[in-house]
Amino acid sequence: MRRALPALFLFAFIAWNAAASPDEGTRNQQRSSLDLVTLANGKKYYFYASLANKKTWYEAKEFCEAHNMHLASPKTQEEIDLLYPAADNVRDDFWLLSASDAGQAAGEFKWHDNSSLPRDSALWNKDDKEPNNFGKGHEVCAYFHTNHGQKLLDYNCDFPYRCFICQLPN
Ligand SMILES: [Ca+2]
Repeated sequence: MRRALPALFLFAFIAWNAAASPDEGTRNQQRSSLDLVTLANGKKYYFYASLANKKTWYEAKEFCEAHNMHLASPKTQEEIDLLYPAADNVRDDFWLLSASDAGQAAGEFKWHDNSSLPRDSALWNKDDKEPNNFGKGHEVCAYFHTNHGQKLLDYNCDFPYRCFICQLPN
């Protein structure tokens, strides 16, 4: 009987593993369970929109990273032009992106991969003299608003936003 115990445990372990593997598979596919949208540039995005669970830029960044993504980095006007109607289709609102001066000197904007977004970039909304909220004692983050021109704006990273966009790494 004693000799049978290890075999019994082994059997139980195998049975447990077999039962556990479908769950494991579900966990591995969690990022796709977020209902990603593929845009014409071939990149995949997740559009987060919640009235009840607003997130600061820091929390939004964590959310994307927890799902093996990063906050969206539309580095060209063409990419902003793709994201803008897709976001508007979800909700007319502010949509947070990855660029921020968090951890850098005020107004030194970087995308998620540390590449620079210069303050004189044509991606900013120059009609509103954006970016215009940096250097006031808080870190600032880039977003666009779906009724405010297909250009970038900056505002406090710790503002609670309803919407943000995650992007699946290439
Ligand atoms: Ca601003």
